Parts: sequence; C-alpha cells; structure tokens
Amino acid sequence: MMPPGYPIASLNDSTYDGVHERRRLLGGLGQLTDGLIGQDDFLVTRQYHVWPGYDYVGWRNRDPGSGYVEMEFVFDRQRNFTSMKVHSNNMFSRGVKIFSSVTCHFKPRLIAGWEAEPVEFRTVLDDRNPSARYVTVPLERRTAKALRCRFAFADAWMMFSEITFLSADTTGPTHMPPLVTSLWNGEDSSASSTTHTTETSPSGKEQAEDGNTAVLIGCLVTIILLLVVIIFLILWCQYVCKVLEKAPRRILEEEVTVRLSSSSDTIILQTPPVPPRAPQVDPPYERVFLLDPQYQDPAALRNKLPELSQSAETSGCGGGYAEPDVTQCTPHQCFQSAVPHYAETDIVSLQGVTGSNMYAVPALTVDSLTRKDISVAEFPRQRLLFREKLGEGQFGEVHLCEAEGLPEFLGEGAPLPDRDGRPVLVAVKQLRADATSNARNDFLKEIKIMSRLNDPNIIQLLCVCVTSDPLCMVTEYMENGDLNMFLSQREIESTLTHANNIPSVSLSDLLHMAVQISSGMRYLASLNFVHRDLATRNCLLDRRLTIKISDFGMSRNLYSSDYYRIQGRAVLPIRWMAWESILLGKFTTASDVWAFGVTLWEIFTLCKEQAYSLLSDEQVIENTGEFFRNQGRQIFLSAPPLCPPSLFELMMRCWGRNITDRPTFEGLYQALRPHAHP
Ligand code: D6Q
Repeated sequence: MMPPGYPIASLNDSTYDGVHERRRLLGGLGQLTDGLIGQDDFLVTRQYHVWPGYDYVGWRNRDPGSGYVEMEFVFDRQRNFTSMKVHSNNMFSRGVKIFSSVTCHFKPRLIAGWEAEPVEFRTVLDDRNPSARYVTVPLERRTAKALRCRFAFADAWMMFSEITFLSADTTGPTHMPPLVTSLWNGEDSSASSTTHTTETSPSGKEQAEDGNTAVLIGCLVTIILLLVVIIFLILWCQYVCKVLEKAPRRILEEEVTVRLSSSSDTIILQTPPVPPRAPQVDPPYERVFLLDPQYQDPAALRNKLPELSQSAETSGCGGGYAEPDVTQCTPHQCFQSAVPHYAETDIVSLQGVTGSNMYAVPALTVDSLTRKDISVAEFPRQRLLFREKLGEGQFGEVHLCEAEGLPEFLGEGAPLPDRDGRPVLVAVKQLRADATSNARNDFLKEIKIMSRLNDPNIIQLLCVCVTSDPLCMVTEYMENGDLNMFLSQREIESTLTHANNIPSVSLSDLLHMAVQISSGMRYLASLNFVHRDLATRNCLLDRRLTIKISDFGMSRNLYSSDYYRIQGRAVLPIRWMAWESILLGKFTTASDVWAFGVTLWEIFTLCKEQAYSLLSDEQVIENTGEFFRNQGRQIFLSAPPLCPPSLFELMMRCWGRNITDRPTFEGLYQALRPHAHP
C-alpha cells in the first residue's frame, strides 16, 4: 500500500551520490545528510519544496509485523557516540509513522567484526500529533567507526528526512555526518535501481546476499583467468617476439582516473580494460582529474611528473600526522600519507552540479541558511514566450524568453530590474528532451543548489518548470552578455574614445567590477561553495554593469582554447588554476582565490590577451611545477599597464604558493572596496 496518488520516485534519495545497486545505495551521501528537514505534511508543495516529498526518503513495509530498513554508517574515524537523531515524518492518517524500534550494532574498526551487543531502543508511538519530529536514540557512548542500524516499521510507511549523530570526543560533542552511508532495504519486487521506495522483509535479504556473493565469485574467477591469459601472453612475447620487449609496458601500467562528469556527478574510478578498447567519444565538457591524489596511484604519478619525485626526496614534509597539509609537503610524501577520503573537510551534506561543476555545501552552513533562501516557485510554462537562443551545452539549451506576468507572480521584493512597461526578459535553461535519467537527476540537483544561492552578484534562480517536461530553470536576463566579450570590445575611456564614439569603460568601472566579483565570491565562500572555474567568461553583465557570476561549463567554442585537454579526456582551465589544483586535484576556496587573481588580471588587460599567452599549455603546466617548487623560477603574470601597483600586489598575493598566505575573499572585498569609491 502506498499513500494515495503519490508518485514513488519522489520519495527516493534524489541527491544520493554513491553507488546505486538494485536494492542498496552504497558509499555515498544524500538527502539524509543534507541538513534539510522535511515538512509535517510531505504531500503539500510549499515554499521549501521543489516538489512534494522532496526532502524525504521513504520506504514501504511489505511485511507487517517484522518489516525493517537497515542502514550502515561509516565514519571518518572512531568516535564515542552519545546519540543519533532521526528526523521522521509521522502522518499516521496516511500510514506513515516513526519507527517502532531501532537496533544498532557497532564496529570499532573497519576490519573488525560487529560487536555482539547491540543498543536497542523502543520509541513511544504517537497517534495524536502528526508533526514530523526528531527522534533521539541514546547510543550509550559506544565507540565505533561504523554503525549498522535496523529501523523497524511501526506502520505501512516510514519516511526520514535527516539522520545526524552526536559524539563525545576530546573536542566535546560534535555534529558530523557519516562519511559513507549505505542503505539496505530487504526484499524488493518493484523498485528500480535508483529508488529507496522499496518494500522490506528480512527473508529476501539473505537471498540477495547469496546472489551477490555468487556474482562476486564469478567476477573474481573471470579476472584471475584473464590475468593468467595475460601473463601467458607476456611470457610468450618475451620468448618468441623479442622485438616487443622494448615496447612500452602499456598493459601492465595501471591508470586510474577519476571522472567528475557533467552529465552525472558520480565519481567513476576507471581502469582501462585489457586489451585496450576503441577510444570513447566524450561529451564536450567533461572534466577529468587525472592528477587527483586521492585516487591516483603515486607511482603512476611519479612517472608522469619526474621532477616532482626528485624534489620529494630532498625536502621534508611538514604535514601533521592526522591531517596532512598538502601545501606543506611534497606531493610524493603527501600521496603516501593521503588516505582516500570522501571530502576534504566537512563538505558532505550537499553535492551536485551546476554549470558543469561539482559543488559542496557543508551541513552547518545549510542549517544556518534561512528557509526563505531555498524557496522556488513553479511558473506556468505557457507564459514563457521564446525570443531567441542564448546558448547551448551538453544538458540542453538556454533561451531568451519573455515571461508574462512574472513580477506579479513573484510578488514584492522580487529581484527583477524595473521594466518601464516593457516585457520582462529572462534566460531559460532547459533540459534536452532526450536527456538520460542521470542528466535529469543532475538538473534537479542543480535546481536544488541554485535555489539556495541568493546574492546580488550570483545568477539568481527566479522560478522553475518541473511539473512537466522539459525541465526548466528561469534566471534573470543579462543584457550585456559575458564580461570577457564585453571588455574585449571596449577601450579605456579617454578624450579619444569620447571624440570618436568608441565604446569605452573607465578605470572606476573596472574597479567596480572587481569589487562585485569579490563580493559574489565572498558569498560563495561563506557557503564553502567552490566554483572551480572563475574567469571573466563566466561573469554576466546587465544593463547597469551589475555582475552576476555564473558557470557556463566548457561547451562554448569561443573559449575552447581556455581549456586544456589532458590525454584527450580531462578538460581543465589550467591558466586560471592554482598549482595544487593542477598537481594534486585539490579545489578549494583558496584555489578560487587564485582564479580570482587571474580574473582581476583579465579585467585590467581588458581581456585583450590570454593569461600566459607566450606559454603553450604544456609550458603552463611546467610553470605550475615551478610554482610548487617556489625557487624563484616560476613565471607570474605581469602587471597590466592600467593596473594600479597596489592592485597588482593584491593579485600577486592571490598567487601565493601556500594556501594560508593567500587573501580570503572577505579580505579581497575589503581591500578592493575603497579603490572603487575613492
Ligand atoms: N547569456 C545570458 C542570461 C544569460 C547562459 N548561461 C548558461 C547559466 C548562463 C549558468 C550557474 C554559480 C546565458 C546557464 C547562466 C544558468 C545556470 C547566456 C550555472 C551558479 C544556472 C541556472 C540557470 C542558468 C545566460 F554560482 F556556480 F555560478 F541559465 F537558469 N548556470 N551556477 N544573458 N542573460 O547561457 O551558467 O550560474
């Protein structure tokens, strides 16, 4: 039984970023850790929802009396757990109730077994108050690195929107989401691979486990057989065709790449099959981080960067024991100490794609956002009148549209420019009709992320069309296009430009632009939101030269030379990237600060020249090695003629070798503001 008229898919975990198996979600985080709690009535679309049930993950009980849902939580380290808080719906009139009991097992170390004695907790069921609530489960200060909790159904449905753990460690009680959550639902007859809305019974679990083991054994046997064949072939080659001895050992060379794809934000570990298959055709703006230390074999990397391993042997590592600071030690040493972990810091609660990038917003910040910030209204699609195409990407197209009655629809205080009676123009980003379900999920995630961004210098989501296809996001129209195009078509203001009616900008216009970008980035930084591709090409300008930061992705032909393709796969804006992003795959707000320095440089060269224009892409990467070594051989961008010396000093600080030496966006904003209004 399912609540009436309610679509199953809307109760799935739409932001889960792990592996989706048939009945399990493995190794990721999703809505249960995004810091957002659901409404009392999960069916009503209110301002907080993108659609009904969005914030909930729900399961149906197929086995009245003994149905349960089991989840496993794996943490970054061992902790002393004081309690677990489960935010649960309790609309008993629709068959939804909090769980009747929960049994938690503990595992002190990952390799250890589960401790025999669980913690059991019975809840007091409530048939009077239908409010959603936090149920606190005492965990008796048990020490564990992983927990497995079995929640028993109290009714036909169970719906959770958030699970948090409290632990008492040396630093006192901490609120921290688990690094890995894996959900197990029992028997399931109907659910698709991506939905949580499955039905449970304990008996099906063993069958499924048996099936999995069989598949695993099958896979292992196949791999072993393949290896034997390969070894035989190699030996044969060595004896029979001696010529081949000198050929590169391609087959044995392991190459692991991590792909952050624009069409799917799952991280795929790829090991090329043996023998090599035909080259794949990649989407035009896929980013691959070949050099990510968290996934890269250090030995393989050393082969690629021979100079780095040399310097690794001669200098010491200042990184601490527990948390290696990659800026303080050599890549080689850091790679050895860097344990692959989920995220750099506590950035775990929300991940997704906007533009073509992956973002993360920490749980605490999401909590502290006002609820108003995450509202987004459904606009009647027939009131969007197509005018022209603004652009296109892998996801679909962006159109300029007239939006009939949008100001009235949004009400007072809507972030729209005054219209003077003219129609309201908007940009509409539309998902392509033949989009895969992954692309569709990414689009919905982007809506969720975009709906939380609210700043005068960041593209603002005005409304959406999600109740029917094609999915649309509506944002302000920016009449002056992107900043790179705008500046490259202008000269600095002078009597000459005035006399000859040449389009121009003043120095104070340029400073005002710099202030606005620092302000927008200050906002993103406050959310721990890493942009990864800040550049003038990603800034939009309206009629009054207000700047809004956006993220077009890498699909525009006009800017294709700003992106470097590694081995024909990775696409990276290397001229804007900090050394640690190129060498270590480390993207942080501090690497955004580096890109901001390059963006400032672009602004004050009026985008007439590409950064490091005298260097080829390969030389730019070599120069990155020099930034890392910091022996005075690195080539910096030189001061643009228009640029005041104090401003160039600021740029130079953005390109500091050590992350901690770089200014913050708040500091940059404070430093730039007085320049703009002398
Ligand atoms: N010319 C325009 C508006 C307008 C355009 N864009 C691509 C875009 C810019 C985008 C983002 C972060 C274009 C699509 C706007 C966009 C995005 C060209 C990602 C926020 C998101 C929702 C949208 C939308 C637009 F902070 F990361 F930058 F249109 F509805 N994003 N992410 N003139 N006027 O084709 O880049 O901005």
